[in-house]
Amino acid sequence: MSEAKKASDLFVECLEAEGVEYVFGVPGEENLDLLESLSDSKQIKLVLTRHEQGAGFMAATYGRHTGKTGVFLATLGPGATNMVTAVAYSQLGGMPTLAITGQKPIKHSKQGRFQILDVVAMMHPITKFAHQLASGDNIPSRIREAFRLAEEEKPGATHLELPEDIAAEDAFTQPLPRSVARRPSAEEKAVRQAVKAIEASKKPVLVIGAGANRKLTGRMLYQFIEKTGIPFVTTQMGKGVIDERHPLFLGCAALSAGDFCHRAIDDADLIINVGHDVIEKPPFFMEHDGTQVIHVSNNTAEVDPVYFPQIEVIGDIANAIWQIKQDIVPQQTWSRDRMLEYRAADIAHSDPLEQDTRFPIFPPHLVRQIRQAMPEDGIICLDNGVYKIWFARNYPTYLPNTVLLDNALASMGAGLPSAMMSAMLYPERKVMAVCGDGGFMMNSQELETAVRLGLNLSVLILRDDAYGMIRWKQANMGFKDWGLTYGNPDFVQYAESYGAIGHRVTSSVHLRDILSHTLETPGVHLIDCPVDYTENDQILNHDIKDLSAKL
Ligand SMILES: Cc1ncc(C[n+]2csc(CCOP(=O)(O)OP(=O)(O)O)c2C)c(N)n1
Repeated sequence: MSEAKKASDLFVECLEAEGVEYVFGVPGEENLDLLESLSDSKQIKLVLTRHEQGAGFMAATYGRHTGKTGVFLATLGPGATNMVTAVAYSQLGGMPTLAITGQKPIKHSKQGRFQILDVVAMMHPITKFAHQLASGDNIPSRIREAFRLAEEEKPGATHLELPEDIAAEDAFTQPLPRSVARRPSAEEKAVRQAVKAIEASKKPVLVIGAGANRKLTGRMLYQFIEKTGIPFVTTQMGKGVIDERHPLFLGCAALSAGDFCHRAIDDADLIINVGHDVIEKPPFFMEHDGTQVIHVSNNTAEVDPVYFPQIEVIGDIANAIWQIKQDIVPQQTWSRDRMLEYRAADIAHSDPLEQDTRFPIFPPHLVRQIRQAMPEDGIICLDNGVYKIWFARNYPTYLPNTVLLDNALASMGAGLPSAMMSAMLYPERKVMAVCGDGGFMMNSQELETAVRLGLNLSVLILRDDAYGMIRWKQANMGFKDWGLTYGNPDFVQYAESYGAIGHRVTSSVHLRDILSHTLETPGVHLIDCPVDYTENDQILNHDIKDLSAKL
């Protein structure tokens, strides 16, 4: 038994033992013991945000970039309910987090049920682990368990509730050391089966998904592609795993179906699907007696009506790809010409659109301008709106985690906090949030946090004065244009009221200069950029589908 110490001090020691650098959050009075203990930490910085969602999106983005658990904090009841979207975001998106909430004393309380919700039950279905600490002595094991589960493949969200009386009691235990567990390797038999199927196929294609977005996996996939010459498509969250300037890149599955890259996949007779997670919008739909699919992942495929792979290679993905690459003998009979034709047609279609300098700004032109303004390792963080499709399709991505987007929960409101976290982690790199006016306003109050933290950051607001994505779907489904427009603040004045720097795009000629200026100049920049969404439906829903079908 260790010496007695306050449980909240032990809690902070355990976080320190896990290597935690930041705790993001909005404390309530139920967290005050923990706050006091945090104030003594030389390792952990408290980052106060203006909404629990901002804290959670930042913590999740920390997890996404580093693979380490991002930690965020809130009070009971309303603080916990405000956390929920960010918890779900990290769980579905595979980003390791620990959400900590306070609670009224669980042994003796004189407050009736004021503010009390069963937060652990609420967190249960959206986390890998949700637990109420009922004794200070259990803190080390429960924290270790939370971090283990958060970081283990598939990474995700965990939750611990620390009630006031438990935080204040004496504890007699000490932090547990982090354990290093190697992931099991794929079985040789499964590898052989996959190699045989690929060698026997005529037109294999590789699809790279969210789970492949790990450093070593990217390197192995690159070697695999170089050795075999098999072309590849990515999902939205697989973007950047391999440099998209690679001549065998066939596109990103940003639309649901009918895009050039979907036709290329349709042309294949075998799909090697690496790191796929059914939580992402499917890059292809499986059919009975259709194309054969090999699932290469850390976990077996979750069965879904559109996903039931015939061959599974389960184990550490990087190692599995390495094993397949070592064994495989590239075949003269493999053909990829047709797939590359689709890619060429895609580029020929996009190119003139990207050069269209109309004003308000045309989305494909905007995408190209941002790509040209951003350095290779610059990071763009997308909120959720119709522009996400344009960026996923048309923004060539060169390095992993340089396009952060959410194709899992697909929640609005994460663009700004996730860019803030990126700017904090990589102060030497250029970072830009790209948000719709709707998504930006969902967490715009975090501008104050960004200014307070002294971040260097550009925030581009695509202004159409509407929930554009839904307006597009409304038009597409033949409904009348109704109920989806709103007004906006003057974004330049809005920025200035926070101590940020406001810019207004008034012509497409100036767009590039403004982008370059904000990326080069320190401070938080907000750019009000009017967009022209009038052709979204025509291009994304008709032109692309018609053109690719005719090829
Ligand atoms: C939190 C949340 N609420 C609602 C939605 C549904 N939704 C998806 S996109 C969208 C509109 C986004 O509007 P905006 O941010 O202005 O971007 P735009 O599509 O206009 O470019 C809505 C309401 C969502 N994904 N997330």
